[in-house]
Amino acid sequence: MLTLIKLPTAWGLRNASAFNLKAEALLALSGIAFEAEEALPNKGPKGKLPALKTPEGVIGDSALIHKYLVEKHGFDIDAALTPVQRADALAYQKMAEEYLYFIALYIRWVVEPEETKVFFAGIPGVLRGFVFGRLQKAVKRTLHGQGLARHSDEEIFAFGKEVIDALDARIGDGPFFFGDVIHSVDAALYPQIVNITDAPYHTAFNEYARSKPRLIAYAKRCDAQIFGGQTNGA
Ligand SMILES: N[C@@H](CCC(=O)N[C@@H](CS)C(=O)NCC(=O)O)C(=O)O
Repeated sequence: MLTLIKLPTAWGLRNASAFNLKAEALLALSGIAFEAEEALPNKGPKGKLPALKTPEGVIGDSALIHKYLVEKHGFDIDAALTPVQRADALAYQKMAEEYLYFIALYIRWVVEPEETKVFFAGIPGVLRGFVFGRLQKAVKRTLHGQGLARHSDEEIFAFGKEVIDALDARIGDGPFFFGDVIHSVDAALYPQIVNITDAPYHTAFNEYARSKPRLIAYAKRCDAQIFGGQTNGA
């Protein structure tokens, strides 16, 4: 049996972490039976989650989990895509995962860190502040190294709005990224969208994303198609 190791959720969301939701969505789409276990990122083999326990070992990283499902279990909902469609999907996916994600991360840890503390509720009182502070410092260092945190909030939100506009324009009324049929790119994109629209952050950027009815409808459609309307399921 496969076991998905994922972050504890919060705020009544199915999964409060974009990459964890992506892995859960890919597993659900694959139809392969799996169990879920909640943990903090240090339990992942690379210090991040999601991770997947398999008979061959523990795999860290949602992209490698996807690759494992394709190679070991024959899961390939993208089989019919052309090379140009694959290139298109990869570009949008990476824009969301390697750019938009960091804007959401900046908001979580730098702009509105109080909301983020909910993830540490399981840690005893004395330790909680210490662990949170240490992680916040590490995230700030990462965001400075990556370059994003060198900009003002207004500049960062403007970068984010460009991505939201691009996703809104590209997906339109969908229903999915490539029309009528769901693909892995949808399982990767919609978690990055709900990460911004459904988590309780209040910046002008989050509000801007929430003002996009087509994107909101797309995310809801993906979730319903993948999880069949189950609420907060594992
Ligand atoms: N590229 C990784 C990203 C995973 C990731 O960033 N996970 C976050 C939670 S959404 C995490 O574990 N962060 C903890 C840390 O960076 O220390 C993937 O696709 O799985």
